[in-house]
Amino acid sequence: MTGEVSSPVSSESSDLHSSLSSIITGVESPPTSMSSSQDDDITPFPSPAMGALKLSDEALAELSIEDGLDEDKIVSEEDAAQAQKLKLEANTAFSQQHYSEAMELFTQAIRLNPRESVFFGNRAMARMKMEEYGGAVADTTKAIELDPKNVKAYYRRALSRLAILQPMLAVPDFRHVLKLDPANKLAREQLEAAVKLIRRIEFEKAIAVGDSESTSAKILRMITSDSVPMDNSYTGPMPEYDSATKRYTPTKEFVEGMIQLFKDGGKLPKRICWEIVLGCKEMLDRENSLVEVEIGKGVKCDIVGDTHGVSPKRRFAMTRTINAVSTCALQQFFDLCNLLNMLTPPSETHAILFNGDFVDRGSWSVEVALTLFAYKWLYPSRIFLNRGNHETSDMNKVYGFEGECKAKHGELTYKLFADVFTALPMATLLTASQSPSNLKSEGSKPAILSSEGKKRYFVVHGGLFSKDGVTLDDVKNIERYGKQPGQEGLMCELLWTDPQDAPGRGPSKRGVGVGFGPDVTRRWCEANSVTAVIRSHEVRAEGYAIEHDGLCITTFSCPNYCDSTGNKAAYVRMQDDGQLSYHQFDAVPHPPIKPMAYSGGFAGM
Ligand SMILES: [Mn+2]
Repeated sequence: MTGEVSSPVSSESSDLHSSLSSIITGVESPPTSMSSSQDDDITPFPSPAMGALKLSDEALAELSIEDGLDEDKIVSEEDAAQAQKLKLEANTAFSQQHYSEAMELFTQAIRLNPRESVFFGNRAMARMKMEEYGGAVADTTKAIELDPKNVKAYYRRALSRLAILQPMLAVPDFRHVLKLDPANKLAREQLEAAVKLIRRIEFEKAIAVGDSESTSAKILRMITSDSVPMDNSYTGPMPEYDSATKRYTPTKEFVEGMIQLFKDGGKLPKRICWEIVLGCKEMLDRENSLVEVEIGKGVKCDIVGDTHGVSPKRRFAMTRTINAVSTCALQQFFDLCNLLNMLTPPSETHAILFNGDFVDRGSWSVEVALTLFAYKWLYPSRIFLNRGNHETSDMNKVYGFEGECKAKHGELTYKLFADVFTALPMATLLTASQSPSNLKSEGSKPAILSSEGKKRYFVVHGGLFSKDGVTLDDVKNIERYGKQPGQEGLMCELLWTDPQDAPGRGPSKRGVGVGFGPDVTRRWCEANSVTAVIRSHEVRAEGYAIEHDGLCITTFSCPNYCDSTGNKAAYVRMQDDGQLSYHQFDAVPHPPIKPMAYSGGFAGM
């Protein structure tokens, strides 16, 4: 025994994990009572999961009002016929996975005939594919208003609410589906799973009270008191052991050997995992919630966006067979390895900033997280890690990391990760050490410079704030330890917001508090002497996008994120004078590999 004091996991809670994951990742089967003449559904709906926290009723109301929509329009027969034609075209686009095209066509159909419930219900489905769960809730709400018997609309609204972690609101919708369609087995199962999830969240809240010692402190105490023996059967790569301190230190050989071990389907002993996570934490403890880094002369820094990401199609396969799990989910880790190879390893002249969302959405999140944490442990002043909205307990509970981590290394290891996720900084300010060779910005106006005349970039996973006036010091002073981002406030906004094209602020399409417009970004950059905001969190077709007149740059590093888009991935490279360049890449094939042997735990991930 390794001294782990895991609480017994009841079969109910593991069932719950698998059934809930299957809700989030699963196939939507149409309610049984749908007649085929009313059929508007095209393909099964794999609901990818990434979400939001809260959408107020006012925000919802605002979302449902759209430009150019005249709800009192007199619909001529000709309009109605044309709208039907557009709907068919939209359905075809949807079935070919051209979701934004489908959405546009449904929108055109809605403008011609704003009183057809099915058009809103179908547009909601396209929105869900694009992770616009907030918009999907608004559309299904409208569909229900137009046709209170639209079973699919209730069903989709429930799934959207689950995807944005609102099981409480999903329950009445599932109940409604069952009222209209009592034989719907899937809706019944999902209702039960949602109810169980709510109970489990309440239970965990209740037992969390009074837990004064953090898991990292507890594990450190166990290690230093010799109660965590090494697994003697393990013969793989090891960090260096110091018998005086009874602790390990990382070496380059160890980290590289570990990556090869993972590629070969091997597994680290728990003790070594713990050393990596604790080692990383010790490095993070030296950093503020806003990490300030000067890019020294001759140094370049690569900014890498979301690294998690397994396509929904691959996720389908996961629920079918173990073999499919390993070959499909492995993509995630191979994409990371490919990326690391491309970037060239960190060195005295090369820094890398990983901008959050390391975990979830795959079965190799543990390996991805251990790799990045080991690098941080090894090269604390060359590797930087920002927290993403997936480095949070509520997301990990629903989107796979908690289950995966417990299956591979036990409950306590998961708790350690969850604890150390709260040590991750919220943002990083990268400042050029050299004066700019080029005074241009990425947009039309001259670059905004620091008071010393240098270019500098605010790198954060989500984006800017729901109000003006937030300073860099406000970010730096965030007390992050032990904290989850919650549903509002700076932490939540840094991890969750998205830019929008329209000026000002608006409800986010994904269902989070806000979208921030180009004027918001300009005011903030000027007030804080920041050259641009570099953020991730959203897929972009080219892997990166320069928006808000060059002041808001998105970089997303999961190639082919949802088979839907076939997007490229990219990272941004910053030179010592603040010059940026953009580097795109595609998904790589990976070799076939023997599945890792687990005693269950994968079926539902
Ligand atoms: Mn994200």
